[in-house]
Amino acid sequence: MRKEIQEIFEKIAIPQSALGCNDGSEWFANGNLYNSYTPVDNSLIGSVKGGNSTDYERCIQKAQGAFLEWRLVPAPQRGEVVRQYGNLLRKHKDALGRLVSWEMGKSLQEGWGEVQEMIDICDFAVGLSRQLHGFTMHSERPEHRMYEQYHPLGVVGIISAFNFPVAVWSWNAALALICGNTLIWKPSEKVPFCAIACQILLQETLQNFNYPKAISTLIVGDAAIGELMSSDPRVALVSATGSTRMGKEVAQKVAARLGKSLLELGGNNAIIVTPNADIKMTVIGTVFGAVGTCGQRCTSTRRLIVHDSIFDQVAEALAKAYQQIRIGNPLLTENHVGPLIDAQAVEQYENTLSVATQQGAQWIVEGGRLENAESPFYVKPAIAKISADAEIVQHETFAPILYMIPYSGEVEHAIAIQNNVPQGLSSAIMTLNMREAEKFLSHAGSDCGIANVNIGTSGAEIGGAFGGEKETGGGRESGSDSWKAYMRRQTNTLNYGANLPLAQGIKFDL
Ligand code: UN1
Repeated sequence: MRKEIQEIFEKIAIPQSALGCNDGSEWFANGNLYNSYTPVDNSLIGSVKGGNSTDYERCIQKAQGAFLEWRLVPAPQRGEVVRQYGNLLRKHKDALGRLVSWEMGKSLQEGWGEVQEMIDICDFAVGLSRQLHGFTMHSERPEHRMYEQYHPLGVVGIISAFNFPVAVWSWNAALALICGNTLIWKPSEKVPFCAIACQILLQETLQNFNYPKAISTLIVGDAAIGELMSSDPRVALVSATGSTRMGKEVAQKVAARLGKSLLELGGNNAIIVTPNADIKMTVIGTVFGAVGTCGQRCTSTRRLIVHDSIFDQVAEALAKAYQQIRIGNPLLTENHVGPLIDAQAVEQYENTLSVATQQGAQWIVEGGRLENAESPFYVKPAIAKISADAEIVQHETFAPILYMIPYSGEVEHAIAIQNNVPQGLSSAIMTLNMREAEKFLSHAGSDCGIANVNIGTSGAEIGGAFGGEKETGGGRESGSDSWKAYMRRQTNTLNYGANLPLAQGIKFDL
């Protein structure tokens, strides 16, 4: 292991040969062994033993037990735990960011960004811990009071993806915890050390408190663990981030027991570029959206829908910008783009390049593997001109491939193209014309959960609700009132009079 990575492991006290289950106090594991290789240079980071069904049982029972105590802790005091966790993350931002970059392969800037996102959601959750409010409404009956309150759900199951190995868990964890829930986390088995690091830091935080340690439990494992969680009525909410294929499996299992799920699945995000766009801003927004995280964000820009009158101009500007992109070791801050996560991702990337070609793609910027790279997982970001009717544009490929689709006429045509895919996560329009912008944002505009003007599709702030419609799954995580998904609502009607009148004026005299 490289010296700088060794130092991170020492700083956070991560064992190189680790057990992947934790109940807040102890580490254990009796399941499969996962070797974590960094896509940066394909070297072995270490091995993690995952959990089996017995380990799952231990985690869930501990989390259930902890819930009985944790729900009694006043919410602002629960917020204090999250506040101190956020402070510890500040202390370890550099190390954790480097670990994310090393194990997942995203640029160090983005690795640090992920940890910043964790810190931000902790701050947000701390404030929220004093604002878990419900409405009061007027009763139709005299001397009655009617109001609603929010109570914790129980155990919240979190299934997270490889591409945001720490931030997306923290969105769920910080909110679920201040809401009074306890956690069981199944991270992607592709990035187990990032999860172990987060759990270690949370354990360290809990040393300062006398609360049950099992408010957060961890189980490294594959789809079998996700299945146990989805089918288990003891898991009140399953919050899953990942592919639409995975989300459909989770949703069906959870629905079969009438449980709650919160899904944040695939995107197929587009930027519309009208003749009124600022081309310079368009280029910056598009390049970061399309090549950031090597195209492996659920919010990555996959489609650029450009008016035919400016198509060549935009294509030329983008091709020029793509020449400036430095691909290479993501830990070197001069590089913009790191590797894809693994061989399977490279195969999917290459497969999509050839299918797109078969379907008429004209390559503006050619793709392919990067030669003489540190590992076989570095690829070149590509841009293709392709028709809106090509079948391939309906699919999300987790790789830096940008489809440029021409449109003609009014902005409505571009909006129709943008909406004509099964996914509905993020979208954007580049225009300085307020009519076009407002049309895009209107009820007849973008059908996505996120719709931006003069900003790209990725890089949302934590303060807004995050998620999307259609095959993206409909869930909302992170900011705004997303916390409500982590609580159950109770309506209370209270009679302080001496009579018992019935609602709807019903007479029932004895
Ligand atoms: C994801 O890819 O699952 O908006 C999350 C963004 C990030 C989160 C992405 N803040 O791009």
